[in-house]
Amino acid sequence: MKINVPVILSIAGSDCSGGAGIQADIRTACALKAYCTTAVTAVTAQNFRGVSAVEYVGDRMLEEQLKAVLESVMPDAVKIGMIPDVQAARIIRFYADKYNLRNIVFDPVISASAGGNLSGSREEDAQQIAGLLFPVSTLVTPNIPELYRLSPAVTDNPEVAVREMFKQFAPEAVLLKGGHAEKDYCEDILYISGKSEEKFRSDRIESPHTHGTGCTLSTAIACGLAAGKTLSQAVSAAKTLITHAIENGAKWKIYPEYGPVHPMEFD
Ligand code: PXL
Repeated sequence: MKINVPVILSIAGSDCSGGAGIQADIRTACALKAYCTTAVTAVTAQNFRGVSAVEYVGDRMLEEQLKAVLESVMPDAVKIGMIPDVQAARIIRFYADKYNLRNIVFDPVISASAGGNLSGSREEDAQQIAGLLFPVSTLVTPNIPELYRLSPAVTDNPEVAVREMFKQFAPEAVLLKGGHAEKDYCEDILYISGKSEEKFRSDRIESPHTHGTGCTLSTAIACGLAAGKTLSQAVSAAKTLITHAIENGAKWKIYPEYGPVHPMEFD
């Protein structure tokens, strides 16, 4: 008997330390029993001390990967992570349109949690990338610094920044991640088309093992959508997963200081 397995496509950077990027995406998809195809956007050299080198794979290689994957298997959902430059965003947008890709979850990565700039190093790049990819995204998952970088509004009010993002770039929904806020809980807010909002709160877990948090969360949401969950259900399940994954990261004896989250072995 054949099993119907949800398929996701991860378009993201490689993290050689194994904690974030495409490596985290594949691990998360496996934990959630989904199949993960990939298109690598960039290769990074990094460890728990920081990022030492980043190289875009190049337009032709990005395009060939997307072509090869999409000609053979249609994903039920797509996770987009690190975008090295505007041309990479143009290529991804072209294939999103051509194949009518749906359930796109875009984690607009700006810097590595280990330190080091990963994408959109110029302010206008971030805006252009948002202009290309947000309109085809079902969900965009910025944290507060990423929100301010990407929103066309010049403001220090997150509500205003989100509203302007909807107005200008029209993503279907925005999940504003509150992990960086200085509160004793961690609250993420899901805004759907600027109309409704839903809050997802969890206890704050103090841990140095948070490498790959954003990648793991966005991939878990993509896996939920691929399996037929609603946006709200997918975010809720992914939030539970990431909370356990941060807690469980401390159990992995891999890196002494700053380690990856551990998304397996929980239900
Ligand atoms: O978590 C953000 C992220 C995304 N993509 C790659 C990364 C990181 C953080 O380290 O290395 C490739």
